[in-house]
Amino acid sequence: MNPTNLSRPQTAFVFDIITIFPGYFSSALKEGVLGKAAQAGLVKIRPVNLRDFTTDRHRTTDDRPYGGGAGMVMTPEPLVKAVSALKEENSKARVVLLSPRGKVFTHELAVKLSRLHHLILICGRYEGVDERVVEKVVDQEISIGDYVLSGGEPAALVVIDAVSRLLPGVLGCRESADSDSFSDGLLEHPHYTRPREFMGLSVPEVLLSGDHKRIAAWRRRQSLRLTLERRPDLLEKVDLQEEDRRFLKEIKNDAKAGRSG
Ligand code: JDK
Repeated sequence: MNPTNLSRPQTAFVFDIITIFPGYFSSALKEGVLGKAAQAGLVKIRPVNLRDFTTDRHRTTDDRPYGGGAGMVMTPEPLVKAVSALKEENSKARVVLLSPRGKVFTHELAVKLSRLHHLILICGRYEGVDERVVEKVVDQEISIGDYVLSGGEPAALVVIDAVSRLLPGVLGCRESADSDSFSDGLLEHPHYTRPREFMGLSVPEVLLSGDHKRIAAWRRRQSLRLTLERRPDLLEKVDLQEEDRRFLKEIKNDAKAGRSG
């Protein structure tokens, strides 16, 4: 029934999400691998309504920027109160602000975060949060990439998803995290399933051969070819076998000679 029962940790990884849109997370976190992990008690994902930490009649969370300019800024008081309340449960929780100016989120950063036990994710809106929040309570600022979102919530979901699937027991044994793209630094080979022929396209013959050595070699070469074509930057960081280098040289020579495939 549960193949990972024996290695199940006693305490769940906790993600607290400070947001003015707690409802944003409800459907996403019920579905798929993350929903199952939550149900199994491996992760606890808790949206926290920032407005619960306001004290004024209108439950205000934003105000106009000092110095003028367009847009509003998240007011510091409710944010700091929310963090303090959550830190009372675990003073060691890591406080992360999602922000376009943060450190860019990568697989490597996901692995580092997955070694912790408790993240408090602050989701801003408008133009972002008052800088004093960053100075007083934020441990780390994270960006999920060089594009501008309208708030931190989708970025928080991305971080929660990527970190959760690295936790023991979250993925089934069949889909273990270390055979993922990026864990070996290359893009993945193409995948095929039934039917054997679809809209005039056949599954590559080698995948039907049952010859596991040939299949592994084909997949490796497809990975190398795709990575060279689409993400040559990744090849600089990855450590390649002699065989891999030989194959890449071959492709590059073929390209020079104007040969395809
Ligand atoms: C948190 C509010 C929206 C919009 C100003 C920034 C350069 C000036 C904030 N990876 C990633 N992308 N976007 C976010 C993110 C956006 C957020 C918040 C995270 C809170 N917003 C927003 C515009 C600006 N603008 C880019 C030009 C700042 C995370």
